Amino acid sequence: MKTSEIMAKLQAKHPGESEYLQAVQEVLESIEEVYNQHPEFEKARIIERMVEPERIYTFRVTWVDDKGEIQTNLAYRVQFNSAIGPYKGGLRFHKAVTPSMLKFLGFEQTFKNALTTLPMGGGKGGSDFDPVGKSDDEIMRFCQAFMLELWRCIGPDEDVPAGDVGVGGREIGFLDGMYRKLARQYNTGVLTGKGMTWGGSILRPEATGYGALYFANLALKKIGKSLEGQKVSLSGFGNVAWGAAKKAKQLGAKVVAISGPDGVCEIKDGITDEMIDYMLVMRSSNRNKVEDMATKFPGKAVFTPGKKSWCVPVDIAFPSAFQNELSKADAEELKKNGCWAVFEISNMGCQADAIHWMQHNGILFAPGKAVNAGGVATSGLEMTQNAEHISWTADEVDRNLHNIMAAIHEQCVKFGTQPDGHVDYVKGANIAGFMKVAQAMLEQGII
Ligand code: 2IT
Repeated sequence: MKTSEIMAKLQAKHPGESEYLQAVQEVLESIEEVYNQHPEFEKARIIERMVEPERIYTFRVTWVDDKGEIQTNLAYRVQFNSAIGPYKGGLRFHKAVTPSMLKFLGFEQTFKNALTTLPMGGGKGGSDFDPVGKSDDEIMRFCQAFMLELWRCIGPDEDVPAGDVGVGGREIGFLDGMYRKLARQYNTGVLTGKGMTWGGSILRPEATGYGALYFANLALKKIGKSLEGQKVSLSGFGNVAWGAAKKAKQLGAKVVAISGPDGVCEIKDGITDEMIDYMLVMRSSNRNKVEDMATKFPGKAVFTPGKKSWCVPVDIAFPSAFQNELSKADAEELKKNGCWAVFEISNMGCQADAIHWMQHNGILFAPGKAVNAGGVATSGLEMTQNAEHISWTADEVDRNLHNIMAAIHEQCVKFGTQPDGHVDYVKGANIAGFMKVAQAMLEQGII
C-alpha cells in the first residue's frame, strides 16, 4: 500500500471533500509501514474497504420556525464501520455540516472507539441546521422533525447517536423524547448523554473534558511533569471546554483563556467556579458569543474581538472547539510564547502542517482520537448501565473512565514509542486503533 496512490484515487472519487481526505491522509501516513508488514491485510484489501463508510443515510428535515415560516434542512447519518460493534458516535448541528465533515468525523470515530477498549463501531450524523439565535421551541421542533426520519435507522444494538457540536443535553432530551414516542421503547439506550433521571450516566457531560485531562496528566507524568501549576488555554466554551476547565482547575492548572467565534477571553488570574458555571448559561443562550463572559465578569475576563486562544501565553494548549482551529502560524505563536505541549480535545483540531511543525519543533502533541475518547467511552458505559437496567455511582463511572484513559495512553505508548524513546502519540493512536479494526474485519471475511 502506498498512501499517495490511495489518496490520489480517493481524491478523484470524492473531489472537494477536504476534511474527509485530510482525516484519511493522517491515518494512512501513520499506518503505512505497519500495514505493509501484514500481507494478509493487503490481500483482503482492508484499506480500500476501511476508508469508505458502510452506509450513509441522507434525509430532508422540514420544520416550522417561530414566525410560522417553513424551514428545510439537510441531515445525515454516516454508519462508518461496524466491525467491532454497533455504530456509535455523535450528532453535529452546525451550519457548515456537509457529508465530507461527517465522513471525517465517522472515520475518526471508528479508530477512537476502537481505542476505548469497548465494543463500539464508528458513526456520525448531523445537520446543517444552525442553532445560533434559535429559540428553545425552535430547537425542539427541529429535533423532533429530525428524529421522525432518523428513528428507523438507529437502535440500541444497531446505531447509538449522542451529542457533538450544537447537540447537548437539551437536544438529546428532545431527540430521545421523540424516539420513545415513535418506537414505544422506554429503556432502550438508543441515545447517550441522556438526563440523569431517565437513563443518563452520571459524569457523561463532564467525561470528554475529564478524560482529556486524565490523558494529559499521564502523558506529562511520562516525561516527569504534571498539570499542577501549569498555565493552560482552552478554545470554545461548549460542553467539552466546560468539562476540561473543571478538571484542569481540580488538578491544579490555571485556565487563562477560553474563546468563541467572536474572539478570545483572557482570564489572567485563572478561571473561577462561577465562570465555569457561566459557560453553561452562555451555551444555552444560543448566542454563541464568548464576549458574554467579559460582560458578566468585568475586569476579570478581558475580551479581544477577532483573536483566538492561541495568542495567549501558556504552558499547555487544549484546542477544544472545532476542526482545523489551530494553524501552523498559531503553533509558531504558541511556541514563541513558551508553550511546550498541545493536547487536541476537538476532533482534528489542528491542521496537518501544524501537527508536523509541532512534532519537529519540540512540542509534545497528542491527537483528538486519543485525548477526547473519554466522552464516547463514557457513552459506552451509559450503554452498559442501560443494558443492565442500573445506574452506577459517580465513583464507579470515574474509576472506569480513568482506567480507560490509562489503557488508551498505554496503547499509544506501545505503538508510538520511537527508537529514541519519545512517544509519537499520532502514530501510536492511529496504529493501535487501526490494528484492532483491521483484525476484526479480516476475521469477519469479505463482507
Ligand atoms: O466526537 C465524539 O467522540 C463525540 N461527539 C461523542 C460521541 C458519543 O457517542 O458519545
